[in-house]
Amino acid sequence: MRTRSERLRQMLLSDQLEFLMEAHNGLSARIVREAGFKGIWGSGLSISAQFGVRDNNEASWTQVVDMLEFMADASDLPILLDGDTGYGNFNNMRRLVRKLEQRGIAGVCIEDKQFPKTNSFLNGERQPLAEMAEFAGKIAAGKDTQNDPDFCIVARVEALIAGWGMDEALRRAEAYRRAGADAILIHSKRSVPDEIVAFAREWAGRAPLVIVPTKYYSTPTDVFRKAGISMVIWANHLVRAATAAMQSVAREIHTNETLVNVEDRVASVNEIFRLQDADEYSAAERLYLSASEASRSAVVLAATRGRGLDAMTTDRPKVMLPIAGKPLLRWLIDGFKKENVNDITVVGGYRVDAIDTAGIKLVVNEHYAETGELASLACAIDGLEAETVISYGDLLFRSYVLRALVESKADSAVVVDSSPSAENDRTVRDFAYCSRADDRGLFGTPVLLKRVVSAKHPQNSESGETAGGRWIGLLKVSRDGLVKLKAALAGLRKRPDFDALDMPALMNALVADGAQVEVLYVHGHWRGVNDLEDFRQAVDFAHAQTPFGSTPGDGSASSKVPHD
Ligand code: SPV
Ligand code: MG
Repeated sequence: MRTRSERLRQMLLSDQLEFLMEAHNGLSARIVREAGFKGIWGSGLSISAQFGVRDNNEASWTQVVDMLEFMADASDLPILLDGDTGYGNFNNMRRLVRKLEQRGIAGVCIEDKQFPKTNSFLNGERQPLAEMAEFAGKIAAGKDTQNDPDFCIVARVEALIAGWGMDEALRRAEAYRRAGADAILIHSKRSVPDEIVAFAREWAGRAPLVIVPTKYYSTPTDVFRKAGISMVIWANHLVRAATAAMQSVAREIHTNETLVNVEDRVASVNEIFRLQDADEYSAAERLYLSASEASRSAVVLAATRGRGLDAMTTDRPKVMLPIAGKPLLRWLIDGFKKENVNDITVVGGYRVDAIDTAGIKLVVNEHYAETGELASLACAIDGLEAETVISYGDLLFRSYVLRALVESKADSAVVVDSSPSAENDRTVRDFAYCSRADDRGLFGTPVLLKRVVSAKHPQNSESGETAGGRWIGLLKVSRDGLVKLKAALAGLRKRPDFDALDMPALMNALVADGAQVEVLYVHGHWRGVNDLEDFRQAVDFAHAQTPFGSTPGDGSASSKVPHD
C-alpha cells in the first residue's frame, strides 16, 4: 500500500473532489476510517475541545502531537494536521515537521495568523494576520525540513476571514505557492460560497484548493466540484456529534437515575471492544503468553439434578447446594480463580435459573434430561481455545489437586485417586486403568491413562490388571490437547448413542486416537457429592478447608477461603 503522505498528495492532485473528515482522538480516527473516508483532518478546534480547552493554543503542540500518535495508531488513513500557525516562527515549524514525519502524519496545514491563534469564527475580522513574507518563510522552512518528498504542507489564507479582501487573499496565496506550499486552503466564514467560488475562478488551478464549508454548509457539494476545488474538509462534525450525544445521555441519566432509557441508544460495550480491536489482543495472547500467564478456561458440567439428593434439589441443581455456607459451585469457582482459571463456562440444565452466574458464563443443555455429560460438554466447548480444565460440578478438592493439574505440561492430564478407600465407595465410579500403579514416589516416571471404566467395582481384566484408582472428575487439556479433544468429541458425535455418553467415553476416545493422557495420582483430599452421605462428608470436608476464624459464605470471606 502506498504511504500515507503519498495518498494525501494523491488526493490533493486527483481530478476528483476528495474529502477529509475530522477526528480528534484514536476512537474517532478509527470511526472515520470505518465510515469509508480516505483521509483525516486533525482539527485544532476539535482536539482542543476534546481536551476541554480553547482553540487558542492552550494545549501545547506536543500534547497535540501525542494525540496524533494515537490517531495514527488507530487508523491507517493519511492525517492532515491542522497545525494552526505552526506554533511559533520558522524554527518551531521545522521541528513540528520533523516530529510529524516521525509519527507518520501525512501533512500539516498552517494558517497566516499570529501565535497564539484564535479560531477563525471568533471575531475573525479583528484577528491580526501574519506578515506575508514571514509566513512564506515558515512554509519554505517546513518544505526544506521534510525528509519524505510526499509530506504535504497546506497554506491557509485567512485574508477573507480577516476582511482584507479578495486581492490580498490572491496575493498571499500566490506568495505561499511560490514558497513551496503544496495546496492552498482558502477559508471563508460567510454562509454562502460566493467568496470561495470567486477565489477559485481567479486562482485558476495554480495549485490544489482546499475548503472548509463549516459556515456555508448548505451549499450543494456539486458547487465545489464545478468550482474546481480539490478537497473539502468536514472540520468539526464528530466532536459536535459526540457532544450532542453525551449531553443528551448525561442529562437523561442524571434526571432519571437509571440506565434503562439509554442502554439501547448508546453503543454497546462490545462495540467499544471491537473498535479497540480487543480480538487482536486475545489472538496475540494465545500466540505470545506462556500457558501459565495466559488466562485458562474451565468447563463445569452442572446440568443434572443429582440422583439421591431429590429432597434437597426441588428448587435448585445439585451444584447450588450450600456446603459450609456457600454453594458447591462457588467452592469450585473460587478454587479455579486461585489458579488463574478465569474463563469459566458452567453448563446448566436442571433448574438452571437457580445457578448463581457471578463470574461465570452460563450455557444451557436444554436436553439435559435425555442426554449425558458429553452432550453438555458439547454445549460449551466450541468457543474455547485456551488451556481448559473440564470438571464435574459436584467436586470439592484441596487446592494442590487443581494446581498440580494446571501445572502439568502434558497435552492432557487427569486426576486419579489411588487411595484404597476409593475402591470401597458405595456408588458407581469411574475406574482408571493406568500404565503404572501409584508408587507414591515424588519423582516417578510419567503414568499414562489406558482407559476409564464406569462400574460399581474395579474389574480385573483378563491380564489381571487392576485399576490404578478412581478418576475424580478433573481433566485438563492444553491448547493442543484441546484440539485433539474437540476432534475426539466430533468423532463420538457421529455415534447414534452419543446422547448417552459420559466423560469416560471421551477420555477413552482420546487414548484410542493416540493421545498421551497423563495420570496425576492423589491420595484422597477430594469429595464428590452423589448422595446424602457424600453431602454430609462434603460439609465436613469443606469445614476443614476453611481458615480459622473466617465464616465462608459471608461474601467478604468467600474469596479468601483457601482449600488447603
Ligand atoms: C479547525 O477545524 O480547527 C479549523 C477549521 O481550523 S475551522 O474551525 O472551521 O476554522
Ligand atoms: Mg483550526
